[in-house]
Amino acid sequence: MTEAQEIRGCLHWPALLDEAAQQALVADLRAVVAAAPLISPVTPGGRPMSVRMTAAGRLGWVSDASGYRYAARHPSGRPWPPIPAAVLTLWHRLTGLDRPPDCCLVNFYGEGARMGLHQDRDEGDFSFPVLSISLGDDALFRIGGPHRRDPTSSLWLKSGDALLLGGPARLAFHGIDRTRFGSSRLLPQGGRINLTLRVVA
Ligand code: MD6
Ligand code: FE
Repeated sequence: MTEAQEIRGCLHWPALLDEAAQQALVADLRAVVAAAPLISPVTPGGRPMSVRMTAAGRLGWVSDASGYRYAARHPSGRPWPPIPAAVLTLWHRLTGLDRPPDCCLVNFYGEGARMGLHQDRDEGDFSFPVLSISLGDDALFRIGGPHRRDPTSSLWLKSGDALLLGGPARLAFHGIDRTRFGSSRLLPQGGRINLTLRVVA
């Protein structure tokens, strides 16, 4: 396994997944998206998000006019598809936990998509970490501290990278300032996929 680097209390594994493992994950995710099509969410305030989303697992994270929450079903009414086995293997390996995640959120960044600075705090137990896996285009990730005004650091997340937010960094503010659309050839049409795995509790 490549060595993890620490940044503001997070662990970053650059190039954890080789090209073949990335391609295999993309194939798994095509099946997830076929069962649970990408959604263009709106914030509770009614603003459209530029990132498109879906999920796998027992629960999916959804955002609409009634708020942010975890839901047992895709808006189509169907349950979310199972989390791909290779993704679960990465979760157990990098977190060291026996417990599986409840949710694998799938974020898709097309040209110009970004994600504002936020905390992941819709889960019931912040003692469990959040694991993120990046595929496709490079993305400029910004991470600060538990208060929005805390100083931040930036790093480029590349295809095959993993990032673990746990311990004191679990509630750090973070976001994606921009991506370099078309920087990766993993997805033939360009774009970036980010998976975040969480225990919802
Ligand atoms: C992204 N990531 O990389 C957005 N959340 O597209 C997140 O929002 C995130 O990378 C929790 C833990 C790790 C993350
Ligand atoms: Fe997040």
